[in-house]
Amino acid sequence: MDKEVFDLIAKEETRQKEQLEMIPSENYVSPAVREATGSVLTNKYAEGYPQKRYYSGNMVIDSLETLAIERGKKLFGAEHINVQPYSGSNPNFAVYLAACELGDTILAMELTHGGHLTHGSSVNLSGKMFKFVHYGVDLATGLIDYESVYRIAKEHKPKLIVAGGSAYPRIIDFGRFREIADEVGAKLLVDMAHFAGLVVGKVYPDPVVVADFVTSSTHKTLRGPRGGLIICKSAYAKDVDRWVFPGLQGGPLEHVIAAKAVCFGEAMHPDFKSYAEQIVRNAKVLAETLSKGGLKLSSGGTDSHLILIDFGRDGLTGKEASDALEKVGIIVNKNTVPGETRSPFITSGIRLGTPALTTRGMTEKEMVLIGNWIVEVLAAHLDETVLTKVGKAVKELSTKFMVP
Ligand code: DSN
Repeated sequence: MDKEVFDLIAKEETRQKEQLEMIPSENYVSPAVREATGSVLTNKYAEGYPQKRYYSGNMVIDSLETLAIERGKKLFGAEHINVQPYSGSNPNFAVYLAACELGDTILAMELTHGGHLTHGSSVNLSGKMFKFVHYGVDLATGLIDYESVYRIAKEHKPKLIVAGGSAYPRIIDFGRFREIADEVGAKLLVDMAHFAGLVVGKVYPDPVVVADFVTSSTHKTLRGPRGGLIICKSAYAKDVDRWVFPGLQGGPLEHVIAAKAVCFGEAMHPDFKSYAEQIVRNAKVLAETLSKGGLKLSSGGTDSHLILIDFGRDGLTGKEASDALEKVGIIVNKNTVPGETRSPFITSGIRLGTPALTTRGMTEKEMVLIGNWIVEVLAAHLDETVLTKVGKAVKELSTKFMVP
């Protein structure tokens, strides 16, 4: 009925089929997740929680949200889960408000070292509401410097410590974070947005057992609808729930909550474990191929789904690199790197990953091909002959693999 919008959606569908989606926070959801998201549930208001709603007519909605909650608890081994957050950002605010008073000190990873905007960046509301202090990685190794985390925690005595982020390729030692939090009397939040699917697939350590709070988005490696969730120990359940609603949000997106229930159901299937294992295998092969091609990877490689290429302060900019790759149909994002000297619009690195390509069925063989194309394009990013040749190869490969 709306040809303008329909045509644009069709164009985007074609783009997603013809290009190689390598932004590590993106994925392809199943038709079932999409159907739930586009269902009649979008018509209903349901402020409150199951059996405690402010509006009538929520009998079915209550059953759906309860189903999502029960599946989520089972999937993550959670004492309590809130499935209402609209995105991956609001859960962090709900936890900060449940665990701290305004102005309290919170310790989190520095954004340019792999943290997240909502972990106290000065341009984000989190950085204005609380006194954030930051830890980072050791610039020589690219690995989290746990000794310095401990030193900063002892000095600043934060109320809350945040582990996790959006550009750290390695496994995080949640046990060490727990020890540090206990030693300084802080609570521990793990933001597992990036690696939630890897946790479920048991290829990344499980933060739920050690952390007081775990937040996540649902659309990254977890491969669900665009949204968020909060897991916490029962003791914090009431505070978390009241900060999600009425504290931060209005009516929950019940169509998205239904899609989260579908996603949790899919993630319980044995296939999901194979998918998670393949994501990591693919990322390791891709990282090796890029390294062999002479590119410097932050921390030297990856243990997860993501890779951060660091071109250095005098090298190619992240913008030049991501623009050249986009021209050939390889979609990555420019990203700041530890010790960054350029602006976030230019940057000295690119971030890429394997979840979406793994969902399409690509394996190690394709990662070697793609890794070599990336090396070739980055070495000749202004050479139209190279860009045309690689662009053709990308399209040929991409259209061979199904998009769900
Ligand atoms: N925008 C997300 C990412 O790409 O990692 C983080 O919120």
